[in-house]
Amino acid sequence: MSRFKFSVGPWNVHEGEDAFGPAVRKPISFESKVKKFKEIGMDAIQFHDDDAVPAMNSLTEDQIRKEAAGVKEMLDSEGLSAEFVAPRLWMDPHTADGGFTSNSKEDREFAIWRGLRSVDIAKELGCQKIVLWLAREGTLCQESKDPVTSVKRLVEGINAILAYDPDIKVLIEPKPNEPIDRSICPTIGHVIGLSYLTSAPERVGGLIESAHVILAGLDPASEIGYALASGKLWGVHLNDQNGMKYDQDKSFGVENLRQAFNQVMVLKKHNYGSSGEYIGLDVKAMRTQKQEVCYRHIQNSLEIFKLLEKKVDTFDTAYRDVCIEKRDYEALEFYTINHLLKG
Ligand code: 3MF
Ligand code: MG
Repeated sequence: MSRFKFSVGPWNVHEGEDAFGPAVRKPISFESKVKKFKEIGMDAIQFHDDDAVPAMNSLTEDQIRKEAAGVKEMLDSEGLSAEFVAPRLWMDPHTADGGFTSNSKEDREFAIWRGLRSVDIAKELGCQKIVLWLAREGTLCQESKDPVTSVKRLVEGINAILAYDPDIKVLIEPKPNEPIDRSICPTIGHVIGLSYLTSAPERVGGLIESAHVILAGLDPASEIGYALASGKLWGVHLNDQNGMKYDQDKSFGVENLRQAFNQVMVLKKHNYGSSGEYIGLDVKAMRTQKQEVCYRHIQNSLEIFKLLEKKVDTFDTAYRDVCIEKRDYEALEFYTINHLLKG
């Protein structure tokens, strides 16, 4: 039995459209996704602001809160929690040039408005975490945004969210590129540095996604370790990624099992989850997947995570220590691979 709690977002079951082709599966209602997530073994749902309250731009603040309260009832009836709310700051025409770092004052104000509404929604859903995936906070044209001003604007936006509610925590989800090229917060090191520029560093931390780390050419377990050592790992998006190319969001462990094993190892060994943090999945089904098997990637990711937990439990740490003592890392590497290959 795993000691972890698990979560996914409704966007993890999607219709299969990509930059080069249209949808290939039928849409599934939010309610039926939530039911199925529960059946699969999830404990919580991750939300974008408009996953909880669709078309929120045209609603009043009261209406937004009321709609969110309705979603909370639905979660309660399924026995599920809400993990976080993330303002979707990349779809709206107001965010063409980014949100908090847009060159337009009106658009920066829009981003902050969505940030504050995300706090309102989070409160209604009974969670304290706001996730900022800073999709367009950067640029494709370096001369278009002053890099110092951009950092200051981002801090201003985060400060506005922190000031709005004293209990809310902000988790930045770093990603080096896609959809923009030059991100302001490409890695967890940047996130942690930025947290100390804000008005409440103790309420600003990170959410690490395996694929985003691989896209930066780094190692997920090392990045997770850095955030854990800093006391700032408040969420994860486990998945996999075949090298430094477009964002693939593959099922956890399917591309690099050893790398996945080491993520589970560091999370387990250093008590990730002991303050209620979730093992979040951010996985995408292959476009080839048919309608009736469009949840398979979530089931597989959960199963692979649990199998790797067993591998962590049965990893011979005494033998590891002997290898370390003798400085025979070839032996340790062979033992690790052999351990993973054994049934
Ligand atoms: C993009 C992502 C995002 C975020 C999500 C919640 C659509 O690469 O990983 O998924 O995880 O917006 O922060
Ligand atoms: Mg993610």
